[in-house]
Amino acid sequence: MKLIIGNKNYSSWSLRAWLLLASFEIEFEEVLESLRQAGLTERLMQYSPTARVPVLIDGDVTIWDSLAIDEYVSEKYLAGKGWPADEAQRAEARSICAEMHAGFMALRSELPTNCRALRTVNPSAAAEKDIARIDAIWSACMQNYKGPYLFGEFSIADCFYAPVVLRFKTYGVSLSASASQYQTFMLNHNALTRWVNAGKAETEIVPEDEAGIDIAT
Ligand SMILES: N[C@@H](CCC(=O)N[C@@H](CS)C(=O)NCC(=O)O)C(=O)O
Repeated sequence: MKLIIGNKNYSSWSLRAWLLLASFEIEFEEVLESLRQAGLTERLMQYSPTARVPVLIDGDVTIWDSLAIDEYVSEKYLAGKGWPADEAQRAEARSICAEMHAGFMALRSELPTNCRALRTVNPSAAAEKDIARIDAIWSACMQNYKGPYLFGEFSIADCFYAPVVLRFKTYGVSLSASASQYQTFMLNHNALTRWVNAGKAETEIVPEDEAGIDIAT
């Protein structure tokens, strides 16, 4: 099984698929395609007509969307354990993943994933609203399911919010106590740490994904 991903420093959508496979120690080959513009569409179209990553290729099956990939992996390799066991929690987990999949546009564009950077930005009102909503989601989950992951045990919901855990660190976003507790826990998660360290080791710069002003260290 092969997972096509973008640069680990920048590719938040790739992380959602990679983190599920890596956390559950499912064997896969990783193929990293640079997200630098030169020939990008043509390069990515080798794998999927959408010219986007991630793409999972499992024998004859090709899946070209992070949520579809996680659903497939959960069904085929985890006997459904990618989602919470409880039906109501599963529905809630799917709802917050759908919210992340289809929304938070201001946050995405103003605070792009950039693992190795430490920056300041001035979020717009729309981005502040996105941040507050994510804080509320994490806090409610921590309160209702008592951590350490959003639904107690690791699930696809954590894969979907992991890129935001990283963005909030890059841009020093202040969070409520319980949201911050979740963020700190995830920043020490074994597979996520491996992704971040690999991202930090990359040297390629994708100018479109650089935002904010460096914090002097
Ligand atoms: N709906 C897709 C979106 C994936 C996506 O936008 N990926 C970005 C990289 S993080 C990409 O491939 N960009 C290439 C481009 O914009 O040309 C998913 O969830 O997998």
